[in-house]
Amino acid sequence: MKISDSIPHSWAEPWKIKAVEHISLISQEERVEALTEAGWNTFLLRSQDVYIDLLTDSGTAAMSDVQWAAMMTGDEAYAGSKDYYYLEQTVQEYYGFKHLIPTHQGRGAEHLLSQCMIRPGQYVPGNMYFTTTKFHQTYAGGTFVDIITDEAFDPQSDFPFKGNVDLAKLQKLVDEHGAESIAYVSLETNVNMAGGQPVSMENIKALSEYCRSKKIAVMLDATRAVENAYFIKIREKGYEDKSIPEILLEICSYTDGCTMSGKKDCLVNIGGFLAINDDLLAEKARGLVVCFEGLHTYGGMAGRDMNAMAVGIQESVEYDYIRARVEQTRYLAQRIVDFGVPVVRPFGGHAVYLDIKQILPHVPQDHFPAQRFAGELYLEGGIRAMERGAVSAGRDGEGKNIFPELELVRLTLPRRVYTQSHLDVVSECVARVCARAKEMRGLRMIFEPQELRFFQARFEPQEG
Ligand code: PM9
Repeated sequence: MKISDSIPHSWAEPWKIKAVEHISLISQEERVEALTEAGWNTFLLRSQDVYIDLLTDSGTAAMSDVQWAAMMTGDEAYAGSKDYYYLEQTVQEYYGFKHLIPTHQGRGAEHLLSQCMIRPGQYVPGNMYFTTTKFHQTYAGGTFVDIITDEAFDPQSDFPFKGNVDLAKLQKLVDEHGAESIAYVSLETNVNMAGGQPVSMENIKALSEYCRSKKIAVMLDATRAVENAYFIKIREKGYEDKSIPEILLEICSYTDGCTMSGKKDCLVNIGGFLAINDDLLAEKARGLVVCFEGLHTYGGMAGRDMNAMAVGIQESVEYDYIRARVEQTRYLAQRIVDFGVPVVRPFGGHAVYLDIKQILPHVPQDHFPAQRFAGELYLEGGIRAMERGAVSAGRDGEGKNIFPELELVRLTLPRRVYTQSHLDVVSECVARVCARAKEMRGLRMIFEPQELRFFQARFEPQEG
């Protein structure tokens, strides 16, 4: 063997830094004070008190110079902005849907879709709940039914497509209640609450064939569909040589429309859309968007935001970008695993999910172990993460706490924001918190908002 054969071929982020934003770590005493003031809820921390912010990948991306240039050329006309037409054309080209209804962010689109398509009493089957999505389905009078594959509930299963729909679960629901009782199937790509886990093309295709045979619409949550497309390319036979845009278009072709939180894949800080093929549905949604969001040619976004989003969509499907994005997540996950910390497997697309049931087995779920761990991570090193367990799951229709199978802390990677050194610091912090896990106790909820409680709930340590 030649020495040169043993030299690795590393690759690096396909961008360099042009503007920087200062961050600093406040003292341990200040962090204790900040977390106490925030009621042990990382959503209630001030970002100035956070050192490395892995709360979310939503609206936290660094825009490119081309996107910033697009901001400067935004057309701020109230009606018929050129940027609306540019975004419409871009969505048609990359996602393949005919009609575009812009919204201020993803939940705006979820609201429109739920109000247009759900009749009270109908079921909305989906591959695992997402907080805001389920809220809007319930608010419209629907009942969410989880039809995700069982593998999704096992954090240690290495099944490559844990986002898949279990068609037998869907069939059972349809057989029991009839196709007319199903509002639509809500299909999420790269399922967030399961750990950023993809759906296979084979599964999407089979779902589509079944639903079309029953005249049930499939509505995509395309928030992280590009990340899903990358996983299909690297994991699914027959897709190795297809481009990301080809795979993305194929995913969408099996569905009838999508909601989009543009704050994720589309690489912008605000914005979203509903995109659909059906003319009548589009007319209905346009009727509602003017009541809740804004005129149908801006729907809550400024012209410059639509322009930057169109550029962001084009950048998001570049292979070098999406590879760096997902592989950065893998880097962090591997570093954490190397310290012996259990995480959800296989590693997800946008975040690393710590398996808190294994890390804090002695803390009962009604003492909110993941919420506690997220707080401890902040105390340890100013790292902000998000609870994705019993607090996020909320309560059922009878008001009882839902205790989900997965009790997780999510370390979410903003796009194009942090370097490998930041991730090294994060992994070491996680390991240090885990080293004192045995002494850790849970939390008591002392304030609980009625809806989406994880955003604003407040807690106190069990030990007082
Ligand atoms: N996701 C996230 O951090 C933003 C805050 S909610 C905890 O993961 C999916 C799959 C999402 C999502 C937001 C939305 C809503 C819909 N679907 O936040 O309204 O992950 O733009 O999108 C968040 P908006």
